[in-house]
Formats: sequence, C-alpha cells, structure tokens
Amino acid sequence: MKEPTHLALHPFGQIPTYEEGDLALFETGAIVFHIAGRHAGLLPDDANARARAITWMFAAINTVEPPILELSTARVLESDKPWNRERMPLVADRVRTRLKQLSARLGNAEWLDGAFSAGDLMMASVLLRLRASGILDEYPNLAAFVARGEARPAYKRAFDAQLAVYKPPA
Ligand SMILES: N[C@@H](CCC(=O)N[C@@H](CS)C(=O)NCC(=O)O)C(=O)O
Repeated sequence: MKEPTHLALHPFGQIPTYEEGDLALFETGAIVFHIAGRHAGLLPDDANARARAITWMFAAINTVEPPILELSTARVLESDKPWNRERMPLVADRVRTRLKQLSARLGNAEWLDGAFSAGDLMMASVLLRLRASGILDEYPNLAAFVARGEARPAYKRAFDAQLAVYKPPA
C-alpha cells in the first residue's frame, strides 16, 4: 500500500480505493456516495430525504466513527502502554455516549430515516467495528440494526466476493 503505484491512487497509502474507467477515488464515504449517486436503492429521490440520508453518511464517519476508531487504537496498538488500563474506560465511555444518542434516535425503527439508504449502510459498517468489544450488544436496537444490514442480500454478495479474493487471518 505504500508503493508509488498505490500512492498514486491513495495519497495516504490506505485502502479502500475505487476505480471506474478514468476515475480513481479514495475515502470510503466518497466511494459509497459516488456509487449511491449512480445506482438505484441507496439514496432517495426526494431531495430532502436524500439530504437527510447524506447527513447520516457524514454522521457515521464524522461523529460516530472517531471514538470507535480511538477504541480500536487503544485496544490493538496501545495495549502494552502503562497508561492503557486507565485510558480504556475513558475511551469506551466516549463510544457509549454516541451509541446512547444514536440508540435513542433509532428507537424501534428499522432504519435511520425511513427506507434503507447509504446512510444506514455507512452507519452499520462503522458500528460493525465495535462487535469484538461487546459494547454494541449493550444497545440491543443498534445490534439488531447492524444484523439487519448484514442480512441484506447485497451485503452478503459483497462480502462473499471479498472473501473469494481475500480471507483474513483467523
Ligand atoms: N478515512 C479512510 C480510512 C481508511 C483506513 O483507515 N484504512 C485502513 C484499513 S481499514 C488502512 O488502510 N490502514 C493502513 C494504513 O493506514 O497504513 C476511509 O474511510 O477510507
């Protein structure tokens, strides 16, 4: 990922990248937004509903994901630091603050704003990162929201296609 060929696609040497003809994109949110604008079923036709779905996409990556990433960093990369035991509960509580708010907004609804949209897709994929921590299960409606996302046939197709080319280490 740090070789010049990949850096030409992604200035930060990360994944994912997306290529379509002459177009090369990086950043998950931008890639999903691009795809959602060109294929039916991911963004509503109504202008206001569409704006709200896009708002949820930003909320997922800008407001909900940062504390989740911080938690992953603390668990995976900082576990050997002498201050990790004190820091972990602080970081986990920042995640819980966001999940509590999100859980209250979702309530008993199936998706965040009416029909399934790219906003739900982004939010579910961000929340998925929490599974190993057990924190997601503290919010049963959010755990069920993620499970609904994973049960969608398109999600399964995408995951199967991914696993066909790369199996993560057990
Ligand atoms: N904001 C970026 C984050 C991408 C990111 O963190 N990618 C990770 C894998 S999930 C990566 O490539 N890490 C390797 C590295 O940073 O060197 C996005 O959403 O696309």
